[in-house]
Amino acid sequence: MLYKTAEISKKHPLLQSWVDQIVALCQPDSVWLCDGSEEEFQFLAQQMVENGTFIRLNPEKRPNSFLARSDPADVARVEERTFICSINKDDAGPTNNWRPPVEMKATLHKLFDGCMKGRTLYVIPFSMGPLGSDIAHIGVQITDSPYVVCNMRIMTRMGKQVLDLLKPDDFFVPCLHSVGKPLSPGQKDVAWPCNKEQYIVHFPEEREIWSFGSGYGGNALLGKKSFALRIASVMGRDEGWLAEHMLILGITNPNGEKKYITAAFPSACGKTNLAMLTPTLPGWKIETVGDDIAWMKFSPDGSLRAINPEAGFFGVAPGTSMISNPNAMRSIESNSIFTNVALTDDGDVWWEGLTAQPPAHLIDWQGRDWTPASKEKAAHPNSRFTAPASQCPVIDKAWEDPAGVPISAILFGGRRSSVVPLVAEAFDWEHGVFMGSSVSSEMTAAAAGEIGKLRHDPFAMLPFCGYNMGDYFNHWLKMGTTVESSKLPRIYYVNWFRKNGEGKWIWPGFGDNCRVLKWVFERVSGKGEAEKKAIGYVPAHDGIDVTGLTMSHADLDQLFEVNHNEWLHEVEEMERYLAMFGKFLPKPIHNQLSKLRERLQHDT
Ligand code: OXD
Ligand code: MN
Repeated sequence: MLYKTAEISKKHPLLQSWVDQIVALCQPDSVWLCDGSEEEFQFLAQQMVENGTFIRLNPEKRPNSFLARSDPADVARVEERTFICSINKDDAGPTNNWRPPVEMKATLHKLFDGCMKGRTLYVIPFSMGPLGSDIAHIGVQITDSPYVVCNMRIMTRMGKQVLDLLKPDDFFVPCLHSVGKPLSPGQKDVAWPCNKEQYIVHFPEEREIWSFGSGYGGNALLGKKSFALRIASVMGRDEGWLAEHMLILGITNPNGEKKYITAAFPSACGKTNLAMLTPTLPGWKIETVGDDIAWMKFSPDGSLRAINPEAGFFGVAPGTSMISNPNAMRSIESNSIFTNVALTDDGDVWWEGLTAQPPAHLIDWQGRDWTPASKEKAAHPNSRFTAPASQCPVIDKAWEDPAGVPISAILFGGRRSSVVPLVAEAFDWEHGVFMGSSVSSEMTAAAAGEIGKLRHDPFAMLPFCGYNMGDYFNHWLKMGTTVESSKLPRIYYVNWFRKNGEGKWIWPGFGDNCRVLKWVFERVSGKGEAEKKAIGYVPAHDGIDVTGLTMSHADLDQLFEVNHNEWLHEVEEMERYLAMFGKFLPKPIHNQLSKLRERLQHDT
C-alpha cells in the first residue's frame, strides 16, 4: 500500500502534482495512498495499539473497537483558531476570523515546512455523499495522523472506489492536515502528537483547507466541518444549493405515510438523539438519514432533496445511554472508535450518563485511576464516538439514495431555558429564514468557551459558515424564490430546554419529542391545529398530543407561553446582534424584525 507514483499520475495528474508539492513541503519519511480497505484499517489500528495511541477494547464486549486519549489540551474544536481567508475581508464577514490569504499562506508554509519529518504522509481520497450522487463532492485529505485515517474511513466513503470515480480533470477539495509534531531521527513519538500552535484555515476562493496542530474532531477530520460546511457553504452559495448543520430524519405515521425533516441545532444540543429517536407515541416511526450535516438541492420537480454527506456518526458520548438513545448505543456496539471516554476494568468504555450508577473503578480519560469519589469527570464532556452509520438499527432505507430524500419541514432550535416556546411555525419562508437567523443557544462543551453562556448561533452555523453570514441569510432568502412557495418546506423553531420556576426542564424531551414531530407532520400534511401568535403559529390547545405524559397544566402553559415583554427584550437583543452585519444584513431580515416588534406591541 505504499505509494506508487504511477498509480496516481496516470489517471490523476492534478492530484499527483498537489501530492508532490505537499511531500516536498512537509518532508515525510514515507507516503501512503489509502485504499480504504479493511486490511488497511486493521494494519493502522494495530500499529496505533503498539505505539499507545489506541487501546483495543475487549473484543467480547466491543469487537473491533478502540479507545484513544487525546492530549488534554486538544479536546474540542478551536473556533478562535479557525480562519476564513477570503480575498476580501468583507466576504468572511464579522462572525469569522480573517487574515489576508497571502499573509496566511506565508504563515502556513513556514509551519508546514518539514512538519511531517519522521512520519508517514497519508493520502485519503474521499467522497462526501453517496458515490456518484450529483449532490456529492470529492475531497482528498493529506494527513500525518493514522488516527485521522481510521476515523475518516468511518466518517466518509474513502479510498480506491473514490479514486476510481475521479476523472483526470475533476475538481477535488484539497484538505491538508498535520498534527504539527515532526520527529527527529530516533525520537520516540507520544500517544497523541499535536502542537500548541493551531490553525484551521479555509481559502474559500481556492476551496482549500489547511489544518495544523490539532488531531481532534472537526479540527482534523477535514471532511466534516471544514469541507462539508465551511467550504461547501461557499460552493452552495455559488452553485445554488445549501450545506447545513442539520440532521435528516424520516418520520412515518401509523398509516404508513412518510415525510422527511431536517433540523439545525448548535453542537451538542441533541441532533444525534433526535435523528434516532424512539417514539413514545404508538405507531409512529423515526428513521435516520444523518445526524449532523445536510446538503440540499432543489430537484427539477421543485422538491428540496437532501443527502447526508457523511457515512458515520461522530457523536457526543456523555449522556448517551440505553434510555436516552438506544439506537446510538446499538450503533456503537462494534467497529467504533471512542475518544476521551473512560475505560472500565473489563476493557469496555464508560461515560457520565451511560449507567445510573458509575462503576466502582475506572481509568479516566486522562489515564488516571477514577472512583465515584473522584472530583473530576471520568469522561471528558466532549468525548466522542465514531461509528458507521450503517450500524444504526433505524438507518433509513434511502440514506444512501444518490437522489437524496425530499424535505417537507426544516426545524431550527437551541438550548433556551426561558422565553422560547416548545414549537412555533413560521408564517412563510421569509419569516422562517428570519427564525433561522435568530437562533441563540446556551453554550456546550463541543467548542472551547464558557459553558451555559447564551450566544447567537444563526442557523446553528456560527462556527461553520464559510462566508459573510449576512450574505448567507440572503442566499437562504434567494433559495426560497427558486420554486413555487407551495413546494417549499415549512420552517419551525423548537426548544426542548425550557425550564420552570424550580429550574427543572418542563419538557421530557428524547422519545417524547416525537409529539412535536407529529404536530409538524400534521401541519405539513395540511392538518394540525394552530393558533396565530406574534412569533408564529403555535399548536392550538390540544394541538400537541400529550397523552400519557404527566405534566401539570401550569407547566404546559409555560411551555407554550409567549411573553410579549420577554420577546420585546429578545427583539432588542436580536437587533443589537444583527447590527454587526451592517449593509450585508438583507432588508427582508430587518423588516421581519420590525414586523415582529409591531406584532408584539399590538397583538394580545
Ligand atoms: C460536531 C460539532 O462535532 O458540531 O458535530 O461540534
Ligand atoms: Mn455538529
